[in-house]
Amino acid sequence: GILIVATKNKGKVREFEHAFAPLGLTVKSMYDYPDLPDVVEDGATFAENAFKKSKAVGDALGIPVLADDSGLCVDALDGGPGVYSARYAGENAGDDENNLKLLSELEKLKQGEDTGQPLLSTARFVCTLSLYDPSSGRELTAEGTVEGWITSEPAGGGGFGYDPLFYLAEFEKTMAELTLEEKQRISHRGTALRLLTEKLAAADDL
Ligand code: ITT
Repeated sequence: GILIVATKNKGKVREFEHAFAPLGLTVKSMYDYPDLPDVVEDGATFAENAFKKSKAVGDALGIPVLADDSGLCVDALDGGPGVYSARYAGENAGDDENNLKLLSELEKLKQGEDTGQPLLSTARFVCTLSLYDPSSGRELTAEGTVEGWITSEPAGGGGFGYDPLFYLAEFEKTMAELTLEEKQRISHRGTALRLLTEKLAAADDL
């Protein structure tokens, strides 16, 4: 079977492919449906934005669609960039620019004081999944989080987005230094996916 995920984020696509391959599901992303209009993500919460994406694409295609809205919430930045994580350094900013912007915002807060300490703030990744079935109009959601620190010393070539700056004390590694399997086991997305699968199994239908 196939599973449509309403995303243009190649890092997410890789993680969903890895998660669903054992279930015999092939993941299709928005790269397989280039004619669908972009969804405007102007919701105030991850849950709102996830539903906007699953509903728009699900209604357009007439079959169930999964969407993921996620981001990084940094305590020293009062929870930012949060829902603005993808466009923190500007509308078309890439991962490198967003990572530089994050470090510069956190350096600013130190006000010249240099502690020599690479761990700049506690933070968490949040992932909200929305699975929407246009034939019933029903939606299932699940949220996952993972706690860590923002480090001024980026490391690792795995993952995507803010992963090189997200330090996990229990691994003494950044998220980008974990294998895909390890990330899936502990990540916000892995946790949300396991929860969604449980909810789906418990529901009679979607
Ligand atoms: P779609 O909306 O097309 O799915 P997007 O990249 O715009 O792609 P979001 O609006 O959900 O997705 O923004 C999430 C941003 O948060 C993403 O661009 C990353 O910068 C960051 N992010 C989310 N999950 C992450 C992860 O597992 N590792 C690192 N950064 C992550």
